[in-house]
This record gives sequence, structure tokens and C-alpha cells, in this order.
Amino acid sequence: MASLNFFFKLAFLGCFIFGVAKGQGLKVGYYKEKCPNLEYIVKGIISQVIRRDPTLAAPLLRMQFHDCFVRGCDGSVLLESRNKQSEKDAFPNLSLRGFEVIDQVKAAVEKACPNVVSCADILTIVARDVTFQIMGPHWEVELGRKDGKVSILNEALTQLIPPSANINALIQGFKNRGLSVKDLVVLSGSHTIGISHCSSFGNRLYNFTGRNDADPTLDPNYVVELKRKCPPGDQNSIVEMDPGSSLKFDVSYFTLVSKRRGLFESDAALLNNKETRDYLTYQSIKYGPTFFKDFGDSMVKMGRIGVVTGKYAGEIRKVCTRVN
Ligand code: HEM
Ligand SMILES: *[C@@H]1O[C@H](CO)[C@@H](O)[C@H](O)[C@H]1NC(C)=O
Ligand SMILES: CC(=O)N[C@H]1CO[C@H](CO)[C@@H](O)[C@@H]1O
Repeated sequence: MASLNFFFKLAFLGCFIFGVAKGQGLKVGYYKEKCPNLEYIVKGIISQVIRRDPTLAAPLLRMQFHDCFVRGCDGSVLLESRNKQSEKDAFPNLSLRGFEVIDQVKAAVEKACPNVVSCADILTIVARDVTFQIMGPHWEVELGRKDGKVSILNEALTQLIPPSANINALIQGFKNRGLSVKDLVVLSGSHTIGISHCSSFGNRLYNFTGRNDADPTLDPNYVVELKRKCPPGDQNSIVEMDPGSSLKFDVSYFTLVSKRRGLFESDAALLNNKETRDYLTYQSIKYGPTFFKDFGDSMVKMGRIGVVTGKYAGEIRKVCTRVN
């Protein structure tokens, strides 16, 4: 009994720290009455924004990942603090972009339906729409999140999974939030778009094990190419994660990783577990038979992590960068 009790406490603690993907209170069509044109409004802005600057799709998709993995999907990634101490100011966030797009969408939505739609839900719709806009899948979004009131720099540092994570850390990090091994490999497929700074993987190129070597799990020909783009100590240069098609949401990530050309250790790590490896292989033959469907399903699950719902919880922010 004592140990059972301990187990429940631990489980509760787990929910408390990360928030798991239960998603009670969310539903498709949540704003049907109070803001019937919501999804139409967002889609219109996003299609314009992405046509003008396709490179914004990747950071806007990533933004929801960062929101949901820190304190749950509660819009905390958007908050600003006067003394630069919110999640946004943390190191891993320094590469997030596109906050002005969220502000633009929020302003248009407020105009149509004041005080109704949360910033957390706007992030969710935007993540879906940017993906679709660059030839990716489309899925139904569950809505009904409230916005949280807290954002803490240190939580972004400790709760976001680093690119150096090994397979166990990755699986555990997803599991803590109610996400499966399959969700891990499916959502990692987001790295089929976008860019990375050399600083996120440079350690793999130089002196990886202390013998002036590169990461042996990385294709040696790819190492040569990457070293050209990222000289020793270079923090600021950027490389495409999926060279040649980083602006198109496709399945080539799985082929790349299978060929040992995944950019991060966390990408390469997916070859170290039977389930994730089998998924990589399966998607890289026959042009990704189930990836698009799987991606939508896993994004919906990710969108349930630690959500704040109900009449009396959280708030609907008027402006996404600050609490009311
Ligand atoms: C599995 C654990 C993950 C790790 C360790 C990880 C790590 C990273 C890192 C280090 C970058 C490059 C940042 C930079 O240097 O500029 C990046 C980029 C990106 N990540 Fe992940 N990520 C993970 C999962 C995800 C998930 C779940 C999503 C979305 C659902 C995602 C979407 C993206 C996108 C779209 C980019 C490109 C951003 C851009 O072009 O600005 N990642 N990720
Ligand atoms: C490589 O790593 C080893 C062990 O950490 C260290 O002693 C050595 O100075 C490093 N070499 C360079 C060129 O940084
Ligand atoms: C390098 C970079 O883009 N930094 C940004 C991190 O986030 C803050 C807050 O939004 C921006 O002001 C920085 O420009």
C-alpha cells in the first residue's frame, strides 16, 4: 500500500512538472459558436505569410513543440517579461522566430471575436496551417485551451530535450508527457524542414570523443560537407536540416536518418531502438506510406500535453506576449 501510494505521488509529480497528454476539455470545433470564422481567418493570414516568407513555416511549427514541452500547451512560450526571464529568453529559444506572426494572427482574431480565443489555441492552429502550406498533411485541431500566466526561463533550459539526447533520454522525455515511442519518431520527422545553427551539432564534427574525431555514427562524407559549412567554433552559421528540400514538408528526413545523415545526435539516436528504427526504414521505402497521417495524429496528441481547460482555469490573453 505504501509503495502504491508512493507510485501515485510520483505519477502526480510527473503530471505536475510536465503535464501529460490527456487533453480533457479539448474538442474539434470548440469555437464553432463563439468564433465561427476562426480557422478561416488564421488560414488566410498564414497562407499569405508563408507565401511571402516560406522559411517562417519551420520555426512556427517548432514553436508549438516548445510551448507544449514546457509547462504544457498554455502559450507560455509567447510571454515576455520585463527582465528577460521568461521561456523566450532561454538559450534554446534564441532560434525561435515568427512571434510577430502570432501577434498578427491574434490581432485579427481579437477583431473578429474579442476575448474568446486563447493564444495557446492560436499556436495550435498556426502549427497545423504552416505545415499544410508547405505541402505537408492537414489534420483536425482540437481546441479549448486556456492561456497560462507563468513563463520561466529556467524551465525551458531544463525541460526542452537537448539535441545531444540519446535514445533513452528521448523516450523518457516523451513518456513523461504521455507521448509514445512512435510519437517520438513521427514528430522528429519535423526535421524534414527548417534549419539549424552549427552550435546545435558542431560537437559531432570536431573532437567528438576527445581524439580529434567526428561522431562515428555520422556518414563520413556528410562530415566533410558539414565541416565546410561549420568551421571549428562557428556558432552562428546555419545549415538546412534536409538539404535541398528544407522548405518542403516531405518524408526525406527518414531516408536521411537511415543513411546516417541525421543532423543531431537525437536524430541519429532513432537508429538505436528497434521500434524507431523499423519506423524509419518503413517510411524511407515507398515514399512514406503512413507518415502524413501519423504526423497529424501525433501533433494532436502533443497538443494535449498539460492543457489548461475549463471555465475557471487560466485566462484568454488579450495580447499573447503578456498576461491580462
Ligand atoms: C525529439 C526531440 C527534439 C530535439 C532534440 C530537437 C532539437 C532541435 C534543434 C537543436 C533544432 C535547431 C535549432 C537551431 O540550432 O536553430 C531544431 C529545429 C527544429 N525543430 Fe526540433 N527537436 C526535437 C523535436 C522536435 C519536434 C517534436 C518538432 C515539432 C513538432 C520539432 C520541430 C523543429 C523544426 C521545424 C525545426 C527547424 C526550425 C527552423 O527552421 O528555424 N522538433 N530542433
Ligand atoms: C580534444 O579533446 C581532448 C579531451 O577532452 C582534449 O584534451 C584536447 O585538447 C581536445 N583537442 C582540441 C583540438 O580541442
Ligand atoms: C537570436 C534571436 O532570434 N533571438 C530572439 C529570441 O527571442 C527574443 C524574444 O522574442 C527576441 O527578441 C530575440 O531576437
